[in-house]
Amino acid sequence: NAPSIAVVGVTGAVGQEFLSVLTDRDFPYRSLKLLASKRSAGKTVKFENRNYTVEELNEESFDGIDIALFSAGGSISKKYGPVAAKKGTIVVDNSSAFRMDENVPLVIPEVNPEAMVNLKVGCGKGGIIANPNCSTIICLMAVTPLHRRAKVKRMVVSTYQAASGAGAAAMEELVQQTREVLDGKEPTCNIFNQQYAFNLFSHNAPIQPNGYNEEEMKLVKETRKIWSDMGVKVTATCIRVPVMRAHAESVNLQFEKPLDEDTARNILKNAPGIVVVDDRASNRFPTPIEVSNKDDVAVGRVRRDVSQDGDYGLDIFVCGDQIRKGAALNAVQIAEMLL
Ligand code: A2P
Ligand code: 11C
Repeated sequence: NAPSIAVVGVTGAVGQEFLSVLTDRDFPYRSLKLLASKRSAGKTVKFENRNYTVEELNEESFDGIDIALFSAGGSISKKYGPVAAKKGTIVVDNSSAFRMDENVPLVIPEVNPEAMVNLKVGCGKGGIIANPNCSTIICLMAVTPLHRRAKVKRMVVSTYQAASGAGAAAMEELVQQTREVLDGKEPTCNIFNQQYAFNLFSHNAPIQPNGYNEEEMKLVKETRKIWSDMGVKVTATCIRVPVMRAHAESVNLQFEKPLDEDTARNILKNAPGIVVVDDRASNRFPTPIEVSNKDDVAVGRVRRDVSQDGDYGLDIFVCGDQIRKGAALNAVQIAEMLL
């Protein structure tokens, strides 16, 4: 019996992608409810040859819903996630609201599917499963296969993050600012408080007392939870770059066991959801443009870290579509595991 599904935040960048991914993966459903704010209520959305009317999210929205895919921001998740779960709905939440809750699984299906035990559609109870932050998903998709072989001791991540991570309005702002700058006008700064086009800046997430921003600390804390390894050392610097929808990350790794670069490349070639783009002869490596709208995470620049002894250190460069594997695809894969 196919599940009844609700999409919360359907008018947003990730919400729209939920619909594309459901179609692309031929996800079975017996009914679909599209939810957003009051602003969007009444709008028509065409999906799989049917017209749906967007409804305003409220406490009754989840009656009879088996699976709800949430991407309407943390405060909406905090308010309505538990309401839905109480009604027997299994919530797959793309926000950061519940990721660190010890009763909520934080799942990348290729990495830690075992964290999902107990939750299934039809099991008679609702619940919440969290989708990790996009930078964490994209990083761990590439690093976990290496970690399984040689155990990561320390990981240093530097990100180059796209506009999409800040939502549809940020993507529009990048386009608008680019036009304005080319026309010699002052760029309009509504979403970010500084010029974005032809610039880059430290990630807009709030800075914490330790000097890291929240996005950086998500990489630290979520990696530990997903790997169930409280001892792994992670540090990160997160930067927003004027790219539309795919994040890039430079990752430096230190291992407990030796792992040479050829073995690492072979492990990555055989890893699910990964494509290796590592053509030194023609200087072709992963780019955000080439992974945009794609499911796979691309990895390249696989090389021994010359600053470390022997084969205990590697550098890699990773790119992944932020809206797809970084958000909607990962959530729909989680939903598939619930069936
Ligand atoms: P709306 O378009 O009606 O404002 P993005 O992450 O791309 O910015 O998208 C945010 C999503 O969250 C949109 O679908 C937006 O709907 C939705 N949203 C924002 N506030 C609410 C709310 N109060 N109730 C339900 N959905 C909301
Ligand atoms: C970004 N990762 O690229 C952020 C946005 O915890 O889900 C998503 C924040 C989150 O800006």
